[in-house]
Amino acid sequence: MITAALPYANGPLHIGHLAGAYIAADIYARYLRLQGKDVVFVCGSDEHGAAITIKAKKENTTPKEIVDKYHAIIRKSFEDFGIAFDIYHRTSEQVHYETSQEFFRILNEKGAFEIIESEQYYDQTAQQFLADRYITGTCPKCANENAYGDQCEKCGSSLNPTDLIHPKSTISGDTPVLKKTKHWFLKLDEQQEGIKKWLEETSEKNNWKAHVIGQCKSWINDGLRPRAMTRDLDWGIPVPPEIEGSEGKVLYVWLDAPIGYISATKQLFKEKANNKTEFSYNHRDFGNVKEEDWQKYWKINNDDDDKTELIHFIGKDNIVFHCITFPAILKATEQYILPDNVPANEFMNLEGDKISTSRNWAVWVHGYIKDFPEQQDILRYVLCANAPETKDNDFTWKDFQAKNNNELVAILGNFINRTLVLTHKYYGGKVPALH
Ligand code: B3M
Ligand code: ZN
Repeated sequence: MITAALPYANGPLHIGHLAGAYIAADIYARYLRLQGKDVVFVCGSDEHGAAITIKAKKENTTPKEIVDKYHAIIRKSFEDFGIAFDIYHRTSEQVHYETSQEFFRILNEKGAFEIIESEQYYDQTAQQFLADRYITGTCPKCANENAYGDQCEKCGSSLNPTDLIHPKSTISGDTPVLKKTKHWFLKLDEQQEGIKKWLEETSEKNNWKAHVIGQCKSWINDGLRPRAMTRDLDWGIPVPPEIEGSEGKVLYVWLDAPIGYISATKQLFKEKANNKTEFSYNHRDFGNVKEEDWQKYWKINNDDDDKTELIHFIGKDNIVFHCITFPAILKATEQYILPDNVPANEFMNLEGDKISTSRNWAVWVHGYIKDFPEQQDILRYVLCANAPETKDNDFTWKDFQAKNNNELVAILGNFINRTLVLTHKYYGGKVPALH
């Protein structure tokens, strides 16, 4: 079971995405398929959270318009680039709403949550609670006047909204007030020992990358704290309505997004069982399958011969969610398997600068394909040869040119050319049998 991070549907796909997760995942999936292994490779668009609503506000439109627009662009980029997912799904689909709400119910029944009341910033004019990113103010560390409620981009400090001096709502411009609100918190503190043990054993057994397990250990050593799994927002998956106090609350995007891997797998088997391909592709023959066969890839199965291995390909900014929060959620259900490996990559920079969608500093995949039609493999090769596996790397056009001219054309091209010429000259164009 191979998953690749679900990109936020708030902008097009760029080379940083490809280098961070998708090329590595694609190579691994293709490699296992060639070995005849039973591989399922899923991905889809992440369509919830403040990343989407902020973009909608910026483009003066609705979140729905935003996700529809970028889901289509991203899907097409993956397809044109040749990433061989079995399915490219999206988190606005019905099956995903049902699956996520079902998880919430199970976690609630198993006692994995506690309800905590806290004070959060509220915009009285807009009459809504403010996500961290909707609050700006002066950074208490470096006095930058445009720091966000979760982070100061100037000095890099991570912040809480209440740390900001002179907080301001970016929606109305007002000074927000503190107002009480209740949320469902995942009791990560109670899972500290279990997660720690699982991480130690699994990372050792499967030889996890040093920077991945390093980050995990530092989270564990700091001590896990309860983490809010709901938000006061009008964009997201509603907390199941029969649960008391659910009104106006939606699931935190980092609760629903990884569940998207499971709903994508469900959708895949639904389509294969019914010979349809709405979201799925035909990279392999699934044979005669039933809708419920998705469970084989996700549910705990004690039959040793038939065990699934779960591998998450992600970028390094998503490590905590895939190595701590999501495993804690899966574990709490007592029904699902946990990841065997999370081979996160580091970042690919562009010409010495951090790639950024909001600053428009990126090589867009759809733009590349337009400028270099049918030359996907050159970019694939360059991003692969220069993959940021153990440290951040830099993409430059000079290096792209050099790798193309010196390696692909001069070395590989020359090798193939000589082989063909000699085969024609001495063997009539047929590769001779080995002696
Ligand atoms: N959408 C974050 C990102 O694009 C997030 C990944 C979700 S994976 C379940 O970096
Ligand atoms: Zn600062």
